Amino acid sequence: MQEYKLFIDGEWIESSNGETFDDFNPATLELIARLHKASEDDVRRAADSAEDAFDAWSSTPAPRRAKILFRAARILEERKEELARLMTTEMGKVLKEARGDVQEAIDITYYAAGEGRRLLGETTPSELPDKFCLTVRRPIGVVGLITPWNFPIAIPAWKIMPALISGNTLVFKPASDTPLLSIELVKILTDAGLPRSVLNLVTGEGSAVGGAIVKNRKIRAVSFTGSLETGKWILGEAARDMKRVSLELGGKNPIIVMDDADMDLAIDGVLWGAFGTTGQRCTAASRVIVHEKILPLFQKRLIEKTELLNIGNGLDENVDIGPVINNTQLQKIARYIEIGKEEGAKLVQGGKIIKPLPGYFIEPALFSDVTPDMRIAQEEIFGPVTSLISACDFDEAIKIANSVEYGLSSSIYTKNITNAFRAIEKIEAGITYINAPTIGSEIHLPFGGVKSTGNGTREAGTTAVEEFTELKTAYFDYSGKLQKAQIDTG
Ligand code: UN1
Repeated sequence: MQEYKLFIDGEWIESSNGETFDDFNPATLELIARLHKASEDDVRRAADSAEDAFDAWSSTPAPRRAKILFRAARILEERKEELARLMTTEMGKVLKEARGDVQEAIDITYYAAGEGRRLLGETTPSELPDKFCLTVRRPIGVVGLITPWNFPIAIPAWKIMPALISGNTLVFKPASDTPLLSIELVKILTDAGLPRSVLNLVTGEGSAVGGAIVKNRKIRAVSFTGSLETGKWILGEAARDMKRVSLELGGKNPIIVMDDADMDLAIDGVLWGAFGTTGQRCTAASRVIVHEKILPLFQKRLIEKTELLNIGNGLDENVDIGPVINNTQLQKIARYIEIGKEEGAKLVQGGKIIKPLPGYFIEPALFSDVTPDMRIAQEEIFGPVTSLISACDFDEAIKIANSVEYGLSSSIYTKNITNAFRAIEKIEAGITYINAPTIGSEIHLPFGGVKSTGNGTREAGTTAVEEFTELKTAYFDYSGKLQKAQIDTG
């Protein structure tokens, strides 16, 4: 069995306290790797190392930094299949989705590399003669990145690549359920020529290692994707020394299906949005708000199609739904299914833990007769559970869609162009899809949410470098005399 160490100051080293943790395949419960658990001291060394590397890396011209990213993107492409298989083995998502996850990492790496020849600032006229005004983007410094297990390479790449192209140096902590893809990503960047100490990797528990990152005063910004609870804690801690924070937290994403929708299209969208990645996406469609006129037929056909989904080991190309990540998640999902029943919702399909299989498998679950105030309609479950909620018209559907504390993704199925545009205006979410499910963002557009989903930042797209840069405003006065703004303006 493979053992993996921490990557600090350009060396793979053991954790200073010698502690390790184990990494399991959630489909078979086989032990696949042993990893080192970073101590507080290791995090400190990682931050010191990143600080030492900052001067040289931040003064390397961005197009030169980009060359390394272009090389990394090509290596990712060459290793796509192997990385996808490793991901399915470690995390459980089905192979075609694992390939998509790697592809998302490839896409953001090329995109961020392209930013090396942009990193645009602005120029604008001065109010005074012989004076020139502009802005430039500067890196923040040492940045801490804390990533979740549901996108084991895409989300690390969403953060690492824009942070690197912007000239920052990094302390990176991947989820303890899925460290292997992050280790491969670090190796790929090293193979691509990333200078020593620019990227430091510390593995271990969220609370201990993530906590040490958040509390380290040399780390000037933290980018975190994970739970609302942890996000709130990070924001509070970061306030102490005015760290910059970007948070990508939960979702309770609705699909609205209007009475004029293409029903087959909407059903396919719900199946993919709710049960893709076994429902373990921040963007998963965990509420399906259906116009009351079509609800009975919609429900019947959705049940029929849900029954056809194949559950099993994601390495089997015929499987649609892999296991969930670990036993804690499995029990949490099973508990929510009980809560739904206790609240009076009807479990019309699935929801049973699959016993003969060794891994963490649960049937995709469909609830009907759900009211918007029920816990299963309010709280993020992060599993293959979705709720059918009835709405009498468009306005009621929007009201229900907005009745949760989160606001990440959303969707409407309709042929009515007015309702489509109104949905974009009215749904409180960072993303709205028309006639497509709530999952499937593309990396060249901003990704993020409103309300408790985050703190207003956006990842990917043109906003990716905003997250990791400071704007510097510069004034050049070439008049040779003292000119006073607001006073000598004629
Ligand atoms: C997440 O679930 O945290 O749109 C990210 C999507 C993917 C990204 C999801 N491109 O579902």
